[in-house]
Amino acid sequence: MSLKFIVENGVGKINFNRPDVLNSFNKEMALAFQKTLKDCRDNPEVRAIHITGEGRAFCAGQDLAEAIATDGPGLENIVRDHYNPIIMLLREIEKPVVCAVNGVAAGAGANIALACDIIFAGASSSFIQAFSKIGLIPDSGGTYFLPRLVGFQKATALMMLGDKVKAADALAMGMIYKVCDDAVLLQESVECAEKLAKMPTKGLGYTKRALNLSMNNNLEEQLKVEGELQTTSGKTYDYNEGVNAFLQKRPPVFKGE
Ligand code: T3D
Repeated sequence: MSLKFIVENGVGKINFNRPDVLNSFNKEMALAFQKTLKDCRDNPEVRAIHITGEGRAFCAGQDLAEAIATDGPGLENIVRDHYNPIIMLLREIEKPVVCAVNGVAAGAGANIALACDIIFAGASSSFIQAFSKIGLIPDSGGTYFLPRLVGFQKATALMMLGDKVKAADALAMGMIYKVCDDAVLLQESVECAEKLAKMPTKGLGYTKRALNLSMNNNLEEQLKVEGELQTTSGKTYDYNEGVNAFLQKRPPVFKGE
């Protein structure tokens, strides 16, 4: 099985599971990941998603043996049919996606991490835009997310040079949310996902939608989006619960509705 998946405490927990090849993606793993993300999207019991890798790596990107195999899926199909749907799902699922980078994240593996909502990284982990070293261009949304996260100049250099960026440097340049000791990475990132799973899921989903739209909107368009989504949020069960709990001085019990 190229992926491990369980639902626990409201969190869909996905582990890449090809540790012998540093969890690099072959067709089977890419399609299994897409299916599991869709299951998470459609299952109301899943109110947050947590993604990490088995073994010593998060993900080393495309399985290069498959990429050059004469009977393999072929480069243009790999990008179109494997990675592009994964990145769209990660951004379009209106539930928080937490990622725990537990070792190297290279190529598409790095950019899948960057498409997640909240990125934790182990202190010994690293991020590599490995594409330039083999004559490819960054895919899986890398040219979209990285310049927006760290700035155009830094993104250009990282993508052209293929530097190995240590977790602490990734944090300093705004690429990720938090660095944890390796020993507590899983515990801290899962705790974060489980906390998010108890929060107002619809409100978090609309927040994600607004952030997605902010990538391309001007201020006027974005203010309109905020107004519309705030009105929609105000009609949710969880908004009513949140306000009543505050006024009654009790902890809220959100249902994700
Ligand atoms: O069709 C297309 O290709 C389009 C799609 C492109 C998307 C992409 O992601 S392109 C970028 C692909 N990824 C890479 O170029 C990274 C390749 N890997 C590495 O550079 C290094 O493995 C790392 C820097 C990630 C880690 O280095 P290190 O020294 O810690 O580990 P290692 O010894 O290189 O790797 C351990 C094993 O995993 C090794 O196998 P072995 O010798 O024990 O049998 C190695 O071959 C295997 N492995 C690592 N990455 C890949 C891989 N096998 C297949 N594909 C990989 N990407």
